[in-house]
Amino acid sequence: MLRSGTSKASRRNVLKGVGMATVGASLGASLPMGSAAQAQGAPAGAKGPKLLEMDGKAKLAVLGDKPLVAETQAELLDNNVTPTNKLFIRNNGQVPDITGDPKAWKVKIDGEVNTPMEITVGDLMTKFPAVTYQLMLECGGNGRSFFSPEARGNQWTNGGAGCPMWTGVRLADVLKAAGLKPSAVYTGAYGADPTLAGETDKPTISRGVPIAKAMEEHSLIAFKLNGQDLPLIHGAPVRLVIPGWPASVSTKWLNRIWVRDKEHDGPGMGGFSYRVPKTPIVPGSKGNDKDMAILESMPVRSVITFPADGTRLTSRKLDLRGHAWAGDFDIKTVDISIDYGVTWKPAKVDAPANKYAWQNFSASIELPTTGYYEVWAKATDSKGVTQPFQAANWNPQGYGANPINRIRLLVES
Ligand SMILES: Nc1nc2c(c(=O)[nH]1)N[C@H]1C(S)=C(S)[C@@H](COP(=O)(O)O)O[C@H]1N2
Ligand SMILES: [Mo]
Repeated sequence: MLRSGTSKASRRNVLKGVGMATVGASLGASLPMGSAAQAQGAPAGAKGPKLLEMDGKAKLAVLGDKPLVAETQAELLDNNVTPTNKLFIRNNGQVPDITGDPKAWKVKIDGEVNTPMEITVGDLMTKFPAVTYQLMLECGGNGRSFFSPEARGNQWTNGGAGCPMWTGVRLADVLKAAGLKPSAVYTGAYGADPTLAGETDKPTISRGVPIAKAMEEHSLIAFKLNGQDLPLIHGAPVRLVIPGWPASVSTKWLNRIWVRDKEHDGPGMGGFSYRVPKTPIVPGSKGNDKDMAILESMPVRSVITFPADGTRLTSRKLDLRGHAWAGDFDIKTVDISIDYGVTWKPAKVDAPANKYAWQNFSASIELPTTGYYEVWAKATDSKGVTQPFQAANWNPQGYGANPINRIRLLVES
């Protein structure tokens, strides 16, 4: 049955659908139209999100405790290179207890290879050239909270993403050393994290990518984040970083790559997981798991990181900035509107530091009067695909929501 858009819940969700709110930690609460949390559809009186308390991490917004999931508030994404303390966290199970010499940690490479092997982190570091790139890590569910009706899963706004510096070896070099057989078509990666129930004999999540993606020069087995040893919470001693695709393929605590002769079928590869309908479905409906395709490249997205949503300005001159990215593709343009999408002006867009790094944008705007404004940002990728006004292509587990980004401002002088 098609739902009418006139229920109270749907009206609340119209605000949510357009991405009005970021998080309660912003100054939004001081604006007269209510808190950012309320604009997101939370009941009146609700406080902002719980903030993360963890050594080495900023006060990220906690979306879930078990497993731990925390996103980066838009204004904390302001740095050009995401600092380690501000990188979002997404666990599906528990954090493994890893002791001993990290260099002795082994990664098994088996399946469709000529020479199955177990390679230590020490050997990875000495036998293969190390490379450093600034690479996007973005959860497949980033933007999920903008779907209406609500889709299953962590209610990310735009902060299930970050773009730090990663150092590691190319996955391609390691796969070549093992020797890919002609039958090799897909990877299946495993990590050491116990399931939520504490089981260590079955994988928490095990995803993979077609061999062509694994062989790209930016697909890494990483051991450093921003020049330091990878922290445990982000996958120490080694993890995959496969940029541009849902970060669920960037396996943390990596201990095995099983090279497959068919599409990998580990937990997280079937049903509605990381898959989107081939044919658009009615929002809120059950969907058909036989008519789904794996989500590969992440969609185009922009996030205004300065000023924060809800800022009170004391001048009509606004210098704004943010980042935009588009999975496997580059950003062509970012356009800014201060009149609800009636007119748009191009922002300045910088080149990426390297392929798969986000692109900074900035704009100087003279707001015509004092008072209330919304500033909207809309990115367009190199294929000409742009962000929709509302989250589109609803799917049961809520992937790919990338509506135009919006902040609210009050100009007071
Ligand atoms: N072993 C393992 N790897 C994993 C996960 C996990 O639960 N276990 N979560 C994945 C998901 S869904 C995401 S979004 C990213 C998050 O990486 P981060 O916590 O370092 O930000 O790790 C991916 N790699
Ligand atoms: Mo994720």
